[in-house]
Amino acid sequence: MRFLDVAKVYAQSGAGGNGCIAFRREKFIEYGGPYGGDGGRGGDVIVEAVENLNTLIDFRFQQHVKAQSGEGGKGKVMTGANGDDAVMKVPVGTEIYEEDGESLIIDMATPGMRFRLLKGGNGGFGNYHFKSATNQAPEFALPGLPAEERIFILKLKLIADAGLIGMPNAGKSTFLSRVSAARPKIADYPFTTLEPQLGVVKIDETDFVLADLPGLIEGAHEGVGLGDRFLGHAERCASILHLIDGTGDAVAKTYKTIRAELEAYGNGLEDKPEIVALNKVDAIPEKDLAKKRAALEKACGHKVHVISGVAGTGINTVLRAMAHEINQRRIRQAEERHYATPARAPRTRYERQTVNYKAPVVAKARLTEEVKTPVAKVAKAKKAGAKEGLRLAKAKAAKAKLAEEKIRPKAKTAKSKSRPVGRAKAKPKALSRTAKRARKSGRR
Ligand SMILES: Nc1nc2c(ncn2[C@@H]2O[C@H](COP(=O)(O)OP(=O)(O)OP(=O)(O)O)[C@@H](O)[C@H]2O)c(=O)[nH]1
Ligand SMILES: [Mg+2]
Repeated sequence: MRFLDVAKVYAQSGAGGNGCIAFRREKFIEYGGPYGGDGGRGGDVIVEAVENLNTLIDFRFQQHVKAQSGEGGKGKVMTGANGDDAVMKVPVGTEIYEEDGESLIIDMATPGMRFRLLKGGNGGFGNYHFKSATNQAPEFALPGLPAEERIFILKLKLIADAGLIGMPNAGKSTFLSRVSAARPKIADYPFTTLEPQLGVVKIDETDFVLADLPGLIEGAHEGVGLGDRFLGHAERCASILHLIDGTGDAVAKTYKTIRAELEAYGNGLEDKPEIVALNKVDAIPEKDLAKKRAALEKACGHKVHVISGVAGTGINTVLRAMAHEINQRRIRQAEERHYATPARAPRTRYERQTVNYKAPVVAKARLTEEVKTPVAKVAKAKKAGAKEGLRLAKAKAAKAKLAEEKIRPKAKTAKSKSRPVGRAKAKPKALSRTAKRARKSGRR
């Protein structure tokens, strides 16, 4: 399927149905009165983010999206049927802009997200609606509200966790095909890749999506080569893997050219964590390797990985470095999500009353869990008959018990020191004023 990441759509919501003018005419019913129903509501234009799409190609063939209009009202006070909504299904990560292509309306960033772009017109009231004591036979009804009509620009920004960036022929597609199940086109001529390709990478416990982007050359921000419009797909990446062809002579210059393009593009791309890798190490003569690596490290100011997409050298180290960045971002995002959602206030009286009772009760035993675990280990070790394990676990249990006593000294000893025990040592109770007066006057 062809990849299309920008589309122009002409959308129109449904108009409201007209109100009806009708009068009741029935045998034995004199003065039947007005009897016209209201028009139905026109359909809305709704955009929905779906997961199983990754291109806007559908909107190349269907550029007009129109919702159904509402039906007119009918006699017998019958309301017209509502029009059906038109639902535009777009891939997750699509941004919807006004006709100018710059004012963002909505970013469809989460799967299943729905947003109403255009509202359908309301139906007009029928003449039954207007009957009153002073106007018992209204001969008018309202027309339905007109439809809304607008042009939208859809832009797809793929949601990948990491992006592959570099000059043409740097070996980006080879790298993607090596680390994922994706099969992009690979050839030794520039601009083999004409549109972004995605692949899912699995390393240790982390899965992430890697995007192979078309190559950049000097002046890409001015439209040279394929231009820099594909860099939009890297905007949402957690990290960038910058590949440099090690068989070339000026590796540092190549690095600087691409960095200049990223900076010219902007949109936060230049500040993304970047992992730099010198590719095609299998084809670099050994005597040149150290020199090239040092030159590149000097240019970028941090560590340079030495890899080969064909031979597989250093691939896992690079993937682990990328997975680290991605995991860091995922943790940050999860934290943000957690703290950004305020606790829901109880809405109903029932919720207000029950909220305290439903609070989780932490069993007392849980508080001493650390102390208990070694004991459980002792039992387990006993069962297994491992002598060494048993001795260690016993020592641990004893240590834990000691630690527990330290944390919570016995209540009895603490009490006995601070307060006298028994009646004899207790402080005499202070006398009340009446009792004092009675004692003075000699009464008991
Ligand atoms: N020796 C060697 N050749 C490589 C390596 N990686 C890629 N190549 C070769 O370099 C050429 C270009 O590889 P691609 O993967 O198509 O490069 P690309 O960066 O995707 O290029 P564009 O899509 O044109 O931007 C191919 O002939 C590959 O066989 C490598 O690690 N070692
Ligand atoms: Mg390629």
